[in-house]
Amino acid sequence: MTSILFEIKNSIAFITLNRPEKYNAFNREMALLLQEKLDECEKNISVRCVLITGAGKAFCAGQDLSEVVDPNGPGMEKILSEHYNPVVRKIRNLNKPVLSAVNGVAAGAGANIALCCDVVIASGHASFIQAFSKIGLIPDSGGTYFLPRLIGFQKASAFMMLGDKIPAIEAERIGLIYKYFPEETFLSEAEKIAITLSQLPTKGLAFTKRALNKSLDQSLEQQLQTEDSFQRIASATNDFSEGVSAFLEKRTPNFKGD
Ligand code: LHQ
Repeated sequence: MTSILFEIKNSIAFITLNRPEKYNAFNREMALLLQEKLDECEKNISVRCVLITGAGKAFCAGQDLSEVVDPNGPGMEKILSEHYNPVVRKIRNLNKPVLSAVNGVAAGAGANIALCCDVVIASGHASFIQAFSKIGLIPDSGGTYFLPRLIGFQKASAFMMLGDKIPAIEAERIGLIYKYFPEETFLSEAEKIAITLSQLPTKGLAFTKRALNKSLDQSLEQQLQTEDSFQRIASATNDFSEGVSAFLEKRTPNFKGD
């Protein structure tokens, strides 16, 4: 059984973390395969949105802790540098929107990988846990970077130290995620959002993402310059011409992602 399921349908790449009996905890194979699939999404021009979800009850329980104590395992020194850090970089640098559809519990690196995506939605029975403190680790996979920026320093600090379980409804309320949906409608809502993202001007979204990445540590002056240079590129795309024509002709635009 492969630890990552991958399917491209109607310009959407569906990536499913697939170790359900381990709550989709990451082992080396799954982390490397995920990187491979993210690369494929970047290269394949037919892909205009990536959706990441988990098989079974959980989204992802973070690192497979049995691998950490396995003498034949990758060893601590490789886990961040070869597994999680490249995954977070690939998601943030992918020139296409990445939607995480958090179907169940997301813990440790599993939570922080979900939270670094461009749009994060969760099912009503999902939850987010900064599980690291409970086993003597520090939050990784970008958690110490994104969480204080998403929900403020105090809440980030307390969640990281206490390792609270944050239910999806609370995650939406405090701005940790975009939206939660009741379990019955979660899948259809996730697909609807993925379809919308896949039909928007892909290059415009890619530059929006790059500008947001830069906003996390640039001054206003630098950010205004970034917007200026990216807007010139966006305004030279076919999708911009199509968007303006469609508006003036009072019709639905047909964006092709170029
Ligand atoms: C698991 C796991 C798991 C293996 C559930 N591993 N089997 C970076 C640097 C280097 C090293 C370490 O890691 C990292 C990054 C990290 O991600 S550190 C954080 C690692 N993750 C955790 O500490 C979370 C551990 N899991 C849990 O706390 C719970 O399982 C959660 C809260 C996720 C779910 O709780 P429950 O709903 O009560 O489910 P459960 O505990 O019964 O788990 C279900 C099954 O999944 C169970 O297997 P079993 O055969 O007994 O049914 C668990 O053993 C397995 N599982 N997480 N991380």
